[in-house]
Amino acid sequence: MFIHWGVYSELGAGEWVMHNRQISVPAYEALAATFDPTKFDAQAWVALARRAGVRYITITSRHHDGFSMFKTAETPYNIVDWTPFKRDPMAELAEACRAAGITLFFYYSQLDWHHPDYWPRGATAWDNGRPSSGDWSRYRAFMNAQLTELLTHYGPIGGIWFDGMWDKPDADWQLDSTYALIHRLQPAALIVPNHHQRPRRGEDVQTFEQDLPGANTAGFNTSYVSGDVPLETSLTMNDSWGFNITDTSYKSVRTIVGYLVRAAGNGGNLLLNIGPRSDGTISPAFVARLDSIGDWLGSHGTAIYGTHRGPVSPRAWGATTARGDTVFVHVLDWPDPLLALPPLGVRVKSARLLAGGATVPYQQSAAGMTLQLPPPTDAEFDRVVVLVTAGR
Ligand code: FHN
Repeated sequence: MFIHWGVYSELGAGEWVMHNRQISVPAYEALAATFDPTKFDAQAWVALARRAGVRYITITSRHHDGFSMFKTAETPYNIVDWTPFKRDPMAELAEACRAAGITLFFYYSQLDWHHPDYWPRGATAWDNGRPSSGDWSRYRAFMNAQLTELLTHYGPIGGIWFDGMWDKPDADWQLDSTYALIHRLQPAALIVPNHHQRPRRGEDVQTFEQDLPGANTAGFNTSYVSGDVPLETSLTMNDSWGFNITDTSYKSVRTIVGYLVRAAGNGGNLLLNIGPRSDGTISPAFVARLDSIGDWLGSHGTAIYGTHRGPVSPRAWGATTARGDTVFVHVLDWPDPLLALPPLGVRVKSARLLAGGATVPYQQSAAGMTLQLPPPTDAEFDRVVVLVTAGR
């Protein structure tokens, strides 16, 4: 579960509202001083995540607005020192996640629309009241000091999800030393860079924004897919990351399950976003979808969790996943009774439907195999056929 939550949630117009409405630093600072999510309940958020079958949460500890959603000694511009709320939601979430066995990642924006030392400015700059000068090395030191806080104050975390380097990709980011710092502080923490480029040394995951691994319909991603690191697809449930009161383009549960299945079939995880409201509550549109996905995973999760990409690469009809000698054929969109698969490279010993366990008639030859499927129904988004194979 991806969570975009911050001062911007107050305006209900997405996390880019400061930029999109050209809000000045003093005006945004005044807005930040009113942020008071009195209904925030970390345990309720984590309970929802658990119901949804979520295994890890990635939350915005600091987005491009530069406001720190955690207690930091590096700037007073943080939720504990700047707002009436005075609590550290990252600490509360870290504790709730630990109790629930969910891994917590911190999203951290390298781009900053507020910090005076984010200089020279990048592609998203506008005249927002900051001085036209700054000390880039001081900004790097600031980021490293904040990352040190995130990696030492919240117990073991899953890792850091970086975003915003694309604002000035050619700047002297000195990523090697930042990555070394993170890996020194928490060797098991993963570095997930959303820079939309090929993975570099020290990076542990390749993440794709609004697209399956290797796809680029959204215009953000590289088509290169790493064979060396785990993959991830981040996805909005509507068209916004931060809370957006006018965005009602919610994806159906069927569509979201399709993304989850195709991400798994590509060997990746799905990082599915919610944008909570500024009072700390989560709107019913998100809750209902997460609950439905949790129900679906309750009956189909065995074909997703702990699997890797299957022997047949994703197709228009669906995808395959595999674990041990078992192959899961996920039929998402196929109208006909017979589905033909290319050669799997192994002998199939049995074929059954995951839902209900009915035998699926099949024929296997050197040219591939055919499965005889039950008719598609509206209720079953993914007709999963479980193939037990003789192994390789
Ligand atoms: O600009 C951000 C955006 O607000 C959001 O955080 C997404 C999440 O993947 N990443 C950036 C755009 O690449």
